[in-house]
Amino acid sequence: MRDIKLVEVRSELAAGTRGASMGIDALKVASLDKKSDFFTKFDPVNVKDANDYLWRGNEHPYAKHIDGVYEVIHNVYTTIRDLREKRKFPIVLAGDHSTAAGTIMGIKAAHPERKLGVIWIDAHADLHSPFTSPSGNMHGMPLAMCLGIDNLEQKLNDPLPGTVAYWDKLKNIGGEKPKISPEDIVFIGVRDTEYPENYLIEKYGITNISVAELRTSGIPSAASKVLDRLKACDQIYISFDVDSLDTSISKGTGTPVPDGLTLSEAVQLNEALIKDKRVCAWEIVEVNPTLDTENAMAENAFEILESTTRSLVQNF
Ligand code: NNH
Ligand code: MN
Ligand code: MN
Ligand code: MN
Repeated sequence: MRDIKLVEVRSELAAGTRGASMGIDALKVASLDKKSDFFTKFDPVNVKDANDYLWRGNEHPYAKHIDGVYEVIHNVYTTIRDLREKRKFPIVLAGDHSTAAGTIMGIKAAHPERKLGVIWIDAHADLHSPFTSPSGNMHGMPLAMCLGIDNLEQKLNDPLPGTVAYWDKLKNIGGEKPKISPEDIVFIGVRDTEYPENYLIEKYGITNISVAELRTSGIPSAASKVLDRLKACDQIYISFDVDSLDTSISKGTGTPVPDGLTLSEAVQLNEALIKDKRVCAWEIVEVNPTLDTENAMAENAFEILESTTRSLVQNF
């Protein structure tokens, strides 16, 4: 039996639009509308956010609010590390996607000897650093933090020394650096990247299962391919960014991208992947109800959350 622990992080600072911190509550509203008992089954752990940094101004143009983002990621890191040490299975509900770095850092710190694989279901690669980010939004950077990559070969920006100091501190959370290797990342549905990210994807040969490939091969075979690609890994973390979904059902998120997954594809995919016994944490992020109509994004995301959790519970 998996000992599931629901972790709530109302992260907001690292997204480019405001409102992702309300995503968790939108999921809860969706669960009530669907008359689901999901949220009565868990006693959630709340991770402290740093959303008051929004009112302090930002002195880091190439890594907006990196001081506050550092605090949140560090809080996620200690929470996940402690839960993994107690053999809990964290299901993380977060706002902006920068939290994924804290989740990865926590998993790694609890079991440094275990090789960690990452399944990244997202329209984006989130491989930027403050030196390459086109937006300065730190939700585009969690994988680079965990890989310990600055990508100076593709440098676009000159971040201030204070920004670089925070960035180095971020990469060093938990001591161990890097937390993951590029060959242990598999992307699914990535379709909106910038050239500094393309450079890294090519340099390291990071696999991306495109939406088209997923459709041609079918979900079961795509899922086996992903898990097989990670056969050297002892533990696996799945990160689900709702902008991996098609824009017809993902209006309530900061950066929707066309030609994404259908709801049923996302449901089947997560249900299949979470059945692998090496999976040790799952995360869903970037629901933003302020950009939505009638809470549609959260209703779809809630369906994915509930079905994935059910698949996890039924298989272990
Ligand atoms: N790559 C873009 C940036 O860094 C967009 C990132 N947005 C995301 N990532 N939602 O998942 O600004
Ligand atoms: Mn600041
Ligand atoms: Mn993302
Ligand atoms: Mn994304």
